[in-house]
Order: sequence, then structure tokens, then C-alpha cells
Amino acid sequence: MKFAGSLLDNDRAKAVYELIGVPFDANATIKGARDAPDAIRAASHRLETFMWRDKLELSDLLYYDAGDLDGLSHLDLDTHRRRIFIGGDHSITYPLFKYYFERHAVTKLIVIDAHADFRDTYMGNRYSNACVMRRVAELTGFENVIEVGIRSASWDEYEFMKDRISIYDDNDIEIPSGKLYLSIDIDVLDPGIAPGVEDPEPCGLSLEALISLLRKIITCGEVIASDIVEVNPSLDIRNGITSINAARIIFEILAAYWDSDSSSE
Ligand SMILES: [Mn+2]
Repeated sequence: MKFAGSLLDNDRAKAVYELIGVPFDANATIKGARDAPDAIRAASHRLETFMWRDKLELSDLLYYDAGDLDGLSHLDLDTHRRRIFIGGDHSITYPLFKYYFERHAVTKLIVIDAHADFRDTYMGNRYSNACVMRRVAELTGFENVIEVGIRSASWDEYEFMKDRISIYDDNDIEIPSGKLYLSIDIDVLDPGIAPGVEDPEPCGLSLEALISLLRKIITCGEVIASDIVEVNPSLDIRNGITSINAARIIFEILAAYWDSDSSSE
């Protein structure tokens, strides 16, 4: 099943944007995020592709759901199309960002997440989802990492990161110039509206706050690619609200991509 509103295979050359699933959860503590790309695709069909607030029919935007990546090595992606990667646990952000860093000169990353993910190692794994932003910072420079919405870290993580990276609340972010990668961990939302996650963290953002934040980042910044990670369908409640909210976030990213492209023409 393709994501709702996707171009069909025969029309893929027309695509302006591309969605790619990354069904990978080897670096998660509780497995299950590998099933998220298909769960989010299925959930997308439960929403109208007509976006009421924008009076925008998403299928007019010309995007293509290219299916799932086989693995995270040997990536070969152009930058003619802005992409949205559908995780997967948060560790996928490191190889994806590294690809854009090495091949397409993307140096800055904004992450919207409940957690700092700044441990040097977690349960013996340096590539754990709990260490992903530390690895990104070591690659691109700590000054190029911007964390938004963080509400959970160890004391050690906080002491290490506080003077090295930029940390903002959702309403005071300053968006840097230059090419950006945007990573959205669904657990930044309040667990009441996104319960299907490995590490639910109380006192999270509303969906409306996350939407206005990502719209601001994409329309004011130069976002080349984005991801949405950490949906775990096996931990969700029966109506699948975490996958539905993830699908809605992808709709909003597409609308914001389109909005920024139309205003720059
Ligand atoms: Mn998180």
C-alpha cells in the first residue's frame, strides 16, 4: 500500500517530493518500530487528503511513495526531490544525515524530540537510539545541532550538551541559514496523544504546537530532507492514534514543503 495521495508507479517521474520507509529497529530497546512505515501508510488512508485549513488537495502536490529502503548503506539519492523518511527507530537519523552531509553538503540538523539522545553509549551500543544526536554532533560539529522540545535527559547528558549545542523551547527557536535536515521524534508529542512509543515522556507538545513549529522551520529554513521516527505500532492503542498523528505530521510536512516552494517562485 502506498501513502495516501501518492503518485502511481507509472507517474513517479513527475514527483516533486518523495516518501521513503525505513523499517529498521535494531537499535531500539523495545522492538516494533520496523512496522511503522506500513502502519503509517495504512493510517494515512483514514485521513482526508484535502487539508481543510489550507484548502489544499495533497495529491495535487505530486509526491511519490518509493517504498522501503533495503538498508542504510549504499544510499544513492539525488536532492532534486525533497524527501520524508518514515522510520524506524531514531538511530536511522545518523546514517541518513551522514549521507546528506557527505554527498549534499547538509551540515545542520534540527531535531524535535522529548529526549536529548546525547549519551555516549547505551547498553553497550554507541549507535543506540539514545545516542543518535551525540553521533550526529561528532560528525558535523556540535554547533550545528539544534534541539527543540527536549524535556528529558540525564544530568550527565545535560552537563555535556548545554554549552555545546543550541537548545530551544518550541516557541523561541531561531532558524539558522543554510541547508537543514529536520528530524521529528513522535515522542515529542504528549503521550496522551502519541502513546505508541518506546519511551513515553509526560508533559509533551500538543499536535497543534508541533505543526506550527514544523511549518515555521520549513517555511523559514532550507530543509532538504526530514524524518519522522519512533512510532511503535505494537505499543499503540487499538485505534492507532500514534500512526494517525504521524500520517498527519507527514501531510503537514508536505504542505509546508509546497508552501515554501510556491513562495520562493
Ligand atoms: Mn525521543
